[in-house]
Amino acid sequence: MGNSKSSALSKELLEDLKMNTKYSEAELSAWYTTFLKECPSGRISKEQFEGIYASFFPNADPTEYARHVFRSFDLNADGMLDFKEYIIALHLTSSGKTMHKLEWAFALYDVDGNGTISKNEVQDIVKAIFNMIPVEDQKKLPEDENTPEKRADKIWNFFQKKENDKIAEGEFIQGVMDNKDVLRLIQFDEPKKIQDKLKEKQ
Ligand SMILES: [Ca+2]
Repeated sequence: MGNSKSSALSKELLEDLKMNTKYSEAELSAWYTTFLKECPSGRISKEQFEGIYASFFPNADPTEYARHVFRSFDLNADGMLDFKEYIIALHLTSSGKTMHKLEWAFALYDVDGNGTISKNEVQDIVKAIFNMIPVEDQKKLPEDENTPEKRADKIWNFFQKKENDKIAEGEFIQGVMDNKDVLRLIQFDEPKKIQDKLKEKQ
């Protein structure tokens, strides 16, 4: 990554990010400066990332969810988020395009990264989402989705899958795009609030 003391983005990385995201050169340079201020090492560890989540959810247990989100952002799976991964994550999760968000959601649900989603994987993510919801709020959920098991079943049944079937990416994205109810069931909206807070800090 060139001179580690330099606070300028390398030309190569800049071109790469400009091509693959919606951000301009000016935006990317400004974010890079802020990123280095917050993370002088230029990388965010899994523990730091979990810490950020923990500070925003004092009444819940976001550790598991944060772990899944981190995995979905850590494209080269080295246990650290670098600036490129951070920007791509921002690009995907804050995109106005539902398509981008759903590509990310698929990566989140595909826990083992094998290109399909199993029922176990749906259950894992839904459980992690439930841990993020304070117990008081869980009580207000509709009867047929007020436990992780019920909510996972509801998602699975929507896709008309048998127990050991798998959901492919195209099928997942199309299904969720066509049905607002399933879109609501698969996601947890709070991460957007985290991003808003992070942006306020900038
Ligand atoms: Ca999988």
